[in-house]
Amino acid sequence: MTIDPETLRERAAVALHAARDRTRLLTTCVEEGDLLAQHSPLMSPLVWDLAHIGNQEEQWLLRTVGGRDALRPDLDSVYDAFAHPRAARPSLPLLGPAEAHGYAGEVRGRVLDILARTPLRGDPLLDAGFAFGMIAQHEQQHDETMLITHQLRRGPAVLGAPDPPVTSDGILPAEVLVPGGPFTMGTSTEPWALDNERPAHRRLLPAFLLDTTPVSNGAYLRFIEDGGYDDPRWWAGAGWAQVREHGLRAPLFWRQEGGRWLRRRFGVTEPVPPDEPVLHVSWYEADAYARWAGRRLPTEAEWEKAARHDPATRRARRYPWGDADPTPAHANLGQRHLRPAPVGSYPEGQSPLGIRQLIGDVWEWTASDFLPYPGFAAFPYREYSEVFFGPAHKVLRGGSFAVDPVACRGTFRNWDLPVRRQIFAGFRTARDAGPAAGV
Ligand code: AVJ
Ligand code: FE
Repeated sequence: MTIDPETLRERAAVALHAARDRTRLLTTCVEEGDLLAQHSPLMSPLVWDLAHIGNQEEQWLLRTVGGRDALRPDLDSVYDAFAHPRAARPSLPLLGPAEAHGYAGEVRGRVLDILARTPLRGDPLLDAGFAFGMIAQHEQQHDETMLITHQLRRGPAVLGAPDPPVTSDGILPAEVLVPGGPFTMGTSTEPWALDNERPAHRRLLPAFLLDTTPVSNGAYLRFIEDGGYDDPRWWAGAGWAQVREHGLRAPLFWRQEGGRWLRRRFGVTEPVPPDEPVLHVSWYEADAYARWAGRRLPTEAEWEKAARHDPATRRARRYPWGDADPTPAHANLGQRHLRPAPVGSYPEGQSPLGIRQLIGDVWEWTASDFLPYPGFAAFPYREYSEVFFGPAHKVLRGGSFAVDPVACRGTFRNWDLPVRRQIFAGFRTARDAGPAAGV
Protein backbone atom coordinates (compact mmCIF):
# COMPACT_ATOMS: atom_id res chain seq x y z
CA MET A 1 0.00 0.00 0.00
CA THR A 2 1.40 3.40 -0.92
CA ILE A 3 0.39 6.47 1.01
CA ASP A 4 0.29 9.78 -0.84
CA PRO A 5 3.07 12.27 -0.02
CA GLU A 6 0.78 14.88 1.50
CA THR A 7 -0.67 12.35 3.95
CA LEU A 8 2.85 11.27 4.92
CA ARG A 9 3.90 14.88 5.44
CA GLU A 10 0.83 15.51 7.55
CA ARG A 11 1.51 12.41 9.65
CA ALA A 12 5.10 13.46 10.23
CA ALA A 13 4.05 17.00 11.19
CA VAL A 14 1.36 15.71 13.57
CA ALA A 15 3.83 13.33 15.23
CA LEU A 16 6.45 16.07 15.65
CA HIS A 17 3.88 18.53 17.06
CA ALA A 18 2.46 15.97 19.49
CA ALA A 19 5.91 15.15 20.80
CA ARG A 20 6.75 18.82 21.29
CA ASP A 21 3.50 19.52 23.15
CA ARG A 22 4.40 16.77 25.62
CA THR A 23 8.03 17.91 25.89
CA ARG A 24 6.88 21.44 26.65
CA LEU A 25 4.50 20.27 29.36
CA LEU A 26 7.15 18.13 31.04
CA THR A 27 9.69 20.96 31.00
CA THR A 28 7.47 23.86 32.02
CA CYS A 29 5.48 22.34 34.89
CA VAL A 30 8.41 22.63 37.32
CA GLU A 31 10.55 25.55 38.49
CA GLU A 32 13.90 26.24 36.83
CA GLY A 33 15.76 24.69 39.74
CA ASP A 34 13.95 21.42 39.14
CA LEU A 35 14.90 21.49 35.46
CA LEU A 36 18.58 21.88 36.29
CA ALA A 37 18.66 19.47 39.23
CA GLN A 38 19.62 15.85 38.99
CA HIS A 39 16.76 14.04 40.67
CA SER A 40 18.58 10.71 40.52
CA PRO A 41 22.05 9.69 39.31
CA LEU A 42 20.16 7.32 36.99
CA MET A 43 18.65 10.23 35.10
CA SER A 44 19.74 13.37 33.26
CA PRO A 45 18.63 16.82 34.38
CA LEU A 46 15.42 17.62 32.46
CA VAL A 47 17.18 20.47 30.61
CA TRP A 48 19.67 17.96 29.23
CA ASP A 49 16.86 15.89 27.70
CA LEU A 50 15.27 19.03 26.28
CA ALA A 51 18.37 20.25 24.45
CA HIS A 52 19.38 16.68 23.47
CA ILE A 53 15.98 16.36 21.75
CA GLY A 54 16.75 19.54 19.82
CA ASN A 55 20.29 18.44 19.01
CA GLN A 56 19.25 15.02 17.61
CA GLU A 57 16.66 16.80 15.49
CA GLU A 58 19.30 19.26 14.29
CA GLN A 59 21.72 16.48 13.36
CA TRP A 60 19.23 14.23 11.54
CA LEU A 61 16.57 16.49 10.09
CA LEU A 62 18.27 19.85 9.68
CA ARG A 63 21.75 18.69 8.62
CA THR A 64 21.40 15.17 7.18
CA VAL A 65 17.93 15.35 5.62
CA GLY A 66 17.76 19.11 5.01
CA GLY A 67 21.39 19.54 3.95
CA ARG A 68 21.52 22.79 5.92
CA ASP A 69 24.50 24.23 7.75
CA ALA A 70 24.86 23.33 11.40
CA LEU A 71 23.07 25.69 13.76
CA ARG A 72 24.99 24.81 16.93
CA PRO A 73 27.78 22.32 16.12
CA ASP A 74 29.32 23.17 19.50
CA LEU A 75 26.42 21.37 21.20
CA ASP A 76 26.94 17.97 19.57
CA SER A 77 29.41 16.70 22.15
CA VAL A 78 27.57 18.09 25.19
CA TYR A 79 24.39 16.28 24.17
CA ASP A 80 26.08 13.08 22.96
CA ALA A 81 24.58 10.36 25.16
CA PHE A 82 27.58 8.11 24.57
CA ALA A 83 30.19 10.70 25.49
CA HIS A 84 28.70 11.42 28.92
CA PRO A 85 26.98 8.97 31.28
CA ARG A 86 23.82 10.34 32.88
CA ALA A 87 25.48 10.84 36.27
CA ALA A 88 28.05 13.20 34.68
CA ARG A 89 25.61 15.37 32.76
CA PRO A 90 24.88 18.00 35.47
CA SER A 91 28.51 19.15 35.36
CA LEU A 92 28.48 19.75 31.57
CA PRO A 93 28.19 23.29 30.18
CA LEU A 94 24.45 22.83 29.56
CA LEU A 95 22.16 25.37 27.98
CA GLY A 96 19.95 26.99 30.59
CA PRO A 97 16.18 26.41 30.51
CA ALA A 98 15.33 29.43 28.35
CA GLU A 99 18.21 28.76 25.96
CA ALA A 100 17.30 25.08 25.66
CA HIS A 101 13.67 25.92 24.87
CA GLY A 102 14.85 28.54 22.38
CA TYR A 103 17.27 26.13 20.70
CA ALA A 104 14.74 23.28 20.36
CA GLY A 105 12.18 25.75 19.00
CA GLU A 106 14.63 27.24 16.52
CA VAL A 107 15.55 23.79 15.16
CA ARG A 108 11.88 22.85 14.89
CA GLY A 109 10.99 25.95 12.89
CA ARG A 110 13.61 25.10 10.27
CA VAL A 111 12.68 21.43 10.26
CA LEU A 112 9.03 22.18 9.46
CA ASP A 113 10.26 24.16 6.48
CA ILE A 114 12.44 21.22 5.41
CA LEU A 115 9.53 18.81 5.85
CA ALA A 116 7.43 20.94 3.52
CA ARG A 117 10.07 20.83 0.77
CA THR A 118 11.56 17.35 0.98
CA PRO A 119 10.28 14.51 -1.20
CA LEU A 120 9.49 11.62 1.12
CA ARG A 121 10.93 8.90 -1.09
CA GLY A 122 13.97 7.90 -3.07
CA ASP A 123 16.27 7.19 -0.13
CA PRO A 124 15.82 4.85 2.85
CA LEU A 125 16.05 7.79 5.23
CA LEU A 126 13.28 9.65 3.39
CA ASP A 127 10.99 6.80 2.33
CA ALA A 128 7.59 7.24 3.99
CA GLY A 129 9.12 10.08 5.99
CA PHE A 130 11.22 7.63 8.04
CA ALA A 131 13.71 10.18 9.43
CA PHE A 132 10.86 12.43 10.62
CA GLY A 133 9.13 9.45 12.21
CA MET A 134 12.37 8.37 13.82
CA ILE A 135 12.90 11.81 15.36
CA ALA A 136 9.30 12.03 16.57
CA GLN A 137 9.79 8.63 18.23
CA HIS A 138 13.10 9.77 19.69
CA GLU A 139 11.43 12.79 21.27
CA GLN A 140 8.57 10.67 22.63
CA GLN A 141 11.09 8.20 24.09
CA HIS A 142 12.75 11.07 25.89
CA ASP A 143 9.32 12.25 27.02
CA GLU A 144 8.90 8.88 28.72
CA THR A 145 12.42 9.25 30.15
CA MET A 146 11.49 12.69 31.48
CA LEU A 147 8.33 11.27 33.03
CA ILE A 148 10.55 8.75 34.85
CA THR A 149 12.60 11.71 36.11
CA HIS A 150 9.36 13.32 37.32
CA GLN A 151 8.46 10.11 39.16
CA LEU A 152 11.88 10.13 40.88
CA ARG A 153 11.62 13.80 41.82
CA ARG A 154 10.78 14.50 45.48
CA GLY A 155 8.33 17.19 46.43
CA PRO A 156 4.68 18.00 45.77
CA ALA A 157 2.85 16.84 42.67
CA VAL A 158 3.09 19.01 39.57
CA LEU A 159 1.50 16.64 37.05
CA GLY A 160 -2.09 15.49 37.11
CA ALA A 161 -4.23 13.30 34.86
CA PRO A 162 -7.57 11.52 35.12
CA ASP A 163 -7.57 7.84 36.11
CA PRO A 164 -8.01 5.34 33.28
CA PRO A 165 -11.67 4.58 32.49
CA VAL A 166 -13.22 1.49 34.08
CA THR A 167 -13.44 -1.04 31.23
CA SER A 168 -12.99 -4.47 32.82
CA ASP A 169 -15.96 -6.68 32.05
CA GLY A 170 -16.03 -9.67 34.35
CA ILE A 171 -13.88 -12.57 35.39
CA LEU A 172 -11.18 -13.71 33.00
CA PRO A 173 -9.30 -17.00 32.82
CA ALA A 174 -5.90 -16.73 34.52
CA GLU A 175 -4.04 -17.94 31.44
CA VAL A 176 -4.56 -18.56 27.76
CA LEU A 177 -3.19 -21.36 25.58
CA VAL A 178 -1.26 -20.13 22.56
CA PRO A 179 -1.11 -23.10 20.19
CA GLY A 180 2.24 -24.20 18.76
CA GLY A 181 3.24 -23.45 15.19
CA PRO A 182 4.97 -20.89 13.05
CA PHE A 183 4.42 -17.14 13.11
CA THR A 184 5.98 -14.02 11.64
CA MET A 185 8.16 -11.99 13.99
CA GLY A 186 9.40 -8.50 13.21
CA THR A 187 8.45 -6.37 10.22
CA SER A 188 9.69 -5.38 6.80
CA THR A 189 6.69 -3.18 6.01
CA GLU A 190 5.92 -0.96 9.03
CA PRO A 191 7.18 2.39 7.67
CA TRP A 192 8.54 3.87 10.89
CA ALA A 193 9.76 0.61 12.47
CA LEU A 194 13.28 0.99 13.82
CA ASP A 195 16.23 -1.11 12.70
CA ASN A 196 16.00 -3.68 15.53
CA GLU A 197 12.37 -4.57 14.59
CA ARG A 198 13.50 -5.63 11.10
CA PRO A 199 13.31 -7.77 9.05
CA ALA A 200 10.17 -9.93 9.22
CA HIS A 201 11.11 -13.59 9.66
CA ARG A 202 9.39 -16.88 10.45
CA ARG A 203 9.70 -18.49 13.86
CA LEU A 204 8.39 -21.79 15.10
CA LEU A 205 7.24 -22.00 18.71
CA PRO A 206 5.85 -24.90 20.72
CA ALA A 207 2.54 -24.30 22.46
CA PHE A 208 2.69 -22.26 25.67
CA LEU A 209 0.36 -20.70 28.22
CA LEU A 210 0.48 -16.99 28.90
CA ASP A 211 -1.12 -14.93 31.67
CA THR A 212 -4.26 -13.20 30.40
CA THR A 213 -3.17 -9.97 32.10
CA PRO A 214 -0.03 -8.47 33.63
CA VAL A 215 0.75 -9.61 37.20
CA SER A 216 -1.12 -7.43 39.71
CA ASN A 217 0.15 -5.71 42.86
CA GLY A 218 -2.08 -8.06 44.86
CA ALA A 219 -0.45 -11.14 43.33
CA TYR A 220 2.99 -9.65 43.81
CA LEU A 221 2.17 -8.93 47.47
CA ARG A 222 1.63 -12.64 48.03
CA PHE A 223 5.20 -13.22 46.83
CA ILE A 224 6.42 -10.54 49.26
CA GLU A 225 4.37 -11.95 52.14
CA ASP A 226 5.58 -15.46 51.39
CA GLY A 227 9.14 -14.25 52.06
CA GLY A 228 10.08 -13.97 48.39
CA TYR A 229 12.77 -11.39 49.11
CA ASP A 230 14.32 -13.63 51.80
CA ASP A 231 14.69 -16.78 49.74
CA PRO A 232 17.71 -17.09 47.43
CA ARG A 233 16.04 -20.01 45.59
CA TRP A 234 13.95 -17.61 43.53
CA TRP A 235 16.71 -15.21 42.45
CA ALA A 236 18.84 -15.55 39.30
CA GLY A 237 22.35 -14.30 38.62
CA ALA A 238 23.15 -10.97 40.19
CA GLY A 239 19.57 -10.59 41.44
CA TRP A 240 20.19 -12.03 44.88
CA ALA A 241 23.27 -9.82 45.37
CA GLN A 242 21.13 -6.77 44.48
CA VAL A 243 18.46 -7.80 47.00
CA ARG A 244 21.06 -8.22 49.76
CA GLU A 245 23.18 -5.19 48.95
CA HIS A 246 20.26 -2.77 48.71
CA GLY A 247 17.98 -4.48 51.22
CA LEU A 248 15.18 -4.78 48.67
CA ARG A 249 11.80 -5.75 50.18
CA ALA A 250 9.28 -4.55 47.57
CA PRO A 251 9.02 -2.67 44.24
CA LEU A 252 10.66 0.74 44.00
CA PHE A 253 8.57 3.58 45.52
CA TRP A 254 6.78 1.21 47.94
CA ARG A 255 7.02 1.46 51.72
CA GLN A 256 5.28 -0.23 54.60
CA GLU A 257 3.59 1.81 57.31
CA GLY A 258 1.58 0.30 60.15
CA GLY A 259 1.22 -2.98 58.29
CA ARG A 260 -0.05 -1.25 55.13
CA TRP A 261 1.83 -0.93 51.86
CA LEU A 262 1.98 2.59 50.45
CA ARG A 263 3.58 3.84 47.27
CA ARG A 264 4.69 7.24 46.05
CA ARG A 265 3.42 8.15 42.60
CA PHE A 266 4.26 11.52 41.01
CA GLY A 267 4.47 13.29 44.35
CA VAL A 268 1.42 11.62 45.96
CA THR A 269 1.59 8.80 48.50
CA GLU A 270 -1.32 6.35 48.39
CA PRO A 271 -2.17 2.77 49.39
CA VAL A 272 -0.90 0.23 46.85
CA PRO A 273 -3.93 -0.62 44.64
CA PRO A 274 -4.15 -4.43 44.59
CA ASP A 275 -5.75 -4.73 41.15
CA GLU A 276 -3.26 -2.58 39.24
CA PRO A 277 -0.37 -4.18 37.32
CA VAL A 278 2.77 -4.23 39.43
CA LEU A 279 5.16 -1.48 38.35
CA HIS A 280 8.78 -0.54 39.10
CA VAL A 281 10.19 -4.03 39.41
CA SER A 282 13.52 -5.13 37.98
CA TRP A 283 13.93 -8.05 35.60
CA TYR A 284 15.33 -9.97 38.58
CA GLU A 285 12.19 -9.30 40.61
CA ALA A 286 9.96 -10.34 37.70
CA ASP A 287 12.00 -13.49 37.14
CA ALA A 288 12.02 -14.33 40.87
CA TYR A 289 8.24 -13.90 41.13
CA ALA A 290 7.74 -16.17 38.13
CA ARG A 291 9.98 -18.88 39.61
CA TRP A 292 8.20 -18.62 42.97
CA ALA A 293 4.88 -19.02 41.14
CA GLY A 294 6.19 -22.18 39.40
CA ARG A 295 6.23 -20.34 36.10
CA ARG A 296 8.67 -18.35 33.95
CA LEU A 297 8.86 -15.11 31.99
CA PRO A 298 7.72 -15.42 28.37
CA THR A 299 10.38 -15.16 25.71
CA GLU A 300 10.26 -12.16 23.44
CA ALA A 301 9.08 -14.40 20.57
CA GLU A 302 6.25 -15.78 22.71
CA TRP A 303 5.20 -12.27 23.65
CA GLU A 304 5.14 -11.15 20.01
CA LYS A 305 3.25 -14.20 18.83
CA ALA A 306 0.63 -13.61 21.52
CA ALA A 307 0.38 -9.94 20.52
CA ARG A 308 0.43 -10.21 16.71
CA HIS A 309 -0.43 -13.63 15.40
CA ASP A 310 -4.01 -14.08 14.24
CA PRO A 311 -4.84 -17.81 14.36
CA ALA A 312 -7.80 -17.34 11.99
CA THR A 313 -5.75 -15.91 9.11
CA ARG A 314 -2.31 -17.09 10.31
CA ARG A 315 -1.00 -13.59 9.68
CA ALA A 316 0.91 -11.19 11.89
CA ARG A 317 -0.91 -7.93 12.59
CA ARG A 318 0.39 -4.60 13.89
CA TYR A 319 -1.43 -4.79 17.24
CA PRO A 320 -3.35 -7.38 19.29
CA TRP A 321 -6.67 -5.97 18.02
CA GLY A 322 -5.64 -5.80 14.35
CA ASP A 323 -3.95 -3.30 12.08
CA ALA A 324 -5.80 -0.13 13.13
CA ASP A 325 -3.85 2.57 14.98
CA PRO A 326 -4.46 2.59 18.75
CA THR A 327 -7.39 4.63 20.09
CA PRO A 328 -8.09 5.38 23.78
CA ALA A 329 -10.48 2.38 23.76
CA HIS A 330 -7.68 -0.05 22.83
CA ALA A 331 -4.91 0.74 25.26
CA ASN A 332 -3.55 3.03 27.95
CA LEU A 333 -0.83 4.93 26.09
CA GLY A 334 0.48 8.46 25.66
CA GLN A 335 0.54 9.79 29.23
CA ARG A 336 -3.23 10.39 29.09
CA HIS A 337 -3.28 8.68 32.50
CA LEU A 338 -0.36 8.63 34.89
CA ARG A 339 -0.95 5.06 36.03
CA PRO A 340 -1.73 1.67 34.54
CA ALA A 341 -5.37 0.55 34.37
CA PRO A 342 -6.52 -2.34 36.59
CA VAL A 343 -5.67 -5.80 35.26
CA GLY A 344 -8.38 -7.04 32.91
CA SER A 345 -9.06 -3.62 31.41
CA TYR A 346 -9.34 -2.76 27.72
CA PRO A 347 -11.48 -5.60 26.31
CA GLU A 348 -11.42 -3.78 22.95
CA GLY A 349 -7.66 -4.11 22.86
CA GLN A 350 -7.49 -7.83 23.53
CA SER A 351 -5.81 -10.32 21.19
CA PRO A 352 -7.82 -12.87 19.16
CA LEU A 353 -7.13 -15.40 21.94
CA GLY A 354 -8.38 -12.97 24.60
CA ILE A 355 -5.05 -11.81 26.03
CA ARG A 356 -5.33 -8.31 27.49
CA GLN A 357 -3.16 -5.23 27.97
CA LEU A 358 -0.30 -6.44 25.81
CA ILE A 359 -0.04 -2.89 24.52
CA GLY A 360 0.11 0.00 27.00
CA ASP A 361 -0.18 0.13 30.80
CA VAL A 362 3.24 -1.37 31.72
CA TRP A 363 6.32 -2.40 29.76
CA GLU A 364 6.66 -6.16 30.14
CA TRP A 365 9.98 -7.77 30.94
CA THR A 366 10.69 -10.84 28.80
CA ALA A 367 13.12 -13.70 29.36
CA SER A 368 15.11 -12.69 26.27
CA ASP A 369 18.43 -10.94 25.80
CA PHE A 370 18.40 -8.04 23.32
CA LEU A 371 19.77 -9.60 20.12
CA PRO A 372 19.55 -8.79 16.40
CA TYR A 373 17.06 -10.62 14.19
CA PRO A 374 18.47 -12.71 11.33
CA GLY A 375 19.25 -10.24 8.54
CA PHE A 376 19.56 -7.23 10.87
CA ALA A 377 21.24 -4.15 9.39
CA ALA A 378 22.03 -1.13 11.57
CA PHE A 379 20.09 1.89 10.31
CA PRO A 380 20.64 4.78 10.28
CA TYR A 381 23.21 4.67 13.09
CA ARG A 382 24.88 1.87 15.07
CA GLU A 383 24.27 3.59 18.39
CA TYR A 384 20.50 3.28 18.18
CA SER A 385 20.46 -0.52 18.68
CA GLU A 386 23.53 -2.39 17.58
CA VAL A 387 25.87 -1.32 20.35
CA PHE A 388 23.36 -2.61 22.93
CA PHE A 389 23.00 -6.14 21.53
CA GLY A 390 24.20 -8.87 23.85
CA PRO A 391 23.44 -10.59 27.15
CA ALA A 392 23.70 -7.41 29.28
CA HIS A 393 20.27 -6.10 28.25
CA LYS A 394 16.86 -7.75 28.58
CA VAL A 395 14.00 -7.01 26.18
CA LEU A 396 10.81 -5.27 27.30
CA ARG A 397 7.67 -5.31 25.16
CA GLY A 398 4.33 -3.63 24.77
CA GLY A 399 4.83 -0.06 26.00
CA SER A 400 3.57 1.66 29.13
CA PHE A 401 1.00 4.35 29.92
CA ALA A 402 3.93 6.76 29.45
CA VAL A 403 4.81 5.97 25.84
CA ASP A 404 3.13 7.56 22.85
CA PRO A 405 1.53 5.36 20.18
CA VAL A 406 4.12 6.60 17.65
CA ALA A 407 6.79 4.70 19.61
CA CYS A 408 4.73 1.61 20.44
CA ARG A 409 3.49 -1.29 18.30
CA GLY A 410 3.46 -5.08 18.29
CA THR A 411 6.98 -5.22 16.85
CA PHE A 412 8.52 -2.48 19.02
CA ARG A 413 11.49 -3.61 21.14
CA ASN A 414 12.72 -1.83 24.24
CA TRP A 415 15.64 -2.95 26.36
CA ASP A 416 17.30 -2.21 29.67
CA LEU A 417 19.65 -3.62 32.27
CA PRO A 418 18.04 -6.33 34.43
CA VAL A 419 18.65 -4.32 37.63
CA ARG A 420 16.63 -1.30 36.49
CA ARG A 421 13.51 -0.46 38.54
CA GLN A 422 12.75 3.19 37.79
CA ILE A 423 11.31 2.44 34.34
CA PHE A 424 7.57 1.86 33.95
CA ALA A 425 8.00 -1.91 33.83
CA GLY A 426 5.93 -4.83 35.06
CA PHE A 427 5.55 -8.29 33.59
CA ARG A 428 3.34 -11.31 32.97
CA THR A 429 4.29 -14.98 33.30
CA ALA A 430 4.14 -18.06 31.08
CA ARG A 431 4.63 -21.81 31.16
CA ASP A 432 5.24 -24.61 28.66
CA ALA A 433 2.08 -26.33 27.49
CA GLY A 434 3.67 -29.74 27.08
CA PRO A 435 3.17 -32.11 24.15
CA ALA A 436 -0.54 -32.69 24.81
CA ALA A 437 -1.43 -29.14 23.74
CA GLY A 438 -0.07 -29.85 20.26
CA VAL A 439 0.06 -27.65 17.21
C1 AVJ B 1 15.13 2.38 23.36
C2 AVJ B 1 14.37 3.49 25.33
C3 AVJ B 1 16.33 2.10 25.40
O1 AVJ B 1 16.12 5.75 26.04
O2 AVJ B 1 18.02 4.75 25.92
C4 AVJ B 1 16.78 7.57 23.22
C5 AVJ B 1 15.84 5.19 23.27
N1 AVJ B 1 17.86 6.11 22.06
N2 AVJ B 1 17.82 8.17 22.64
C6 AVJ B 1 16.91 4.97 25.49
C7 AVJ B 1 16.80 6.27 22.87
C8 AVJ B 1 18.50 7.29 21.94
C9 AVJ B 1 16.47 4.22 24.24
N3 AVJ B 1 15.58 3.07 24.59
FE1 FE C 1 18.38 10.20 22.84
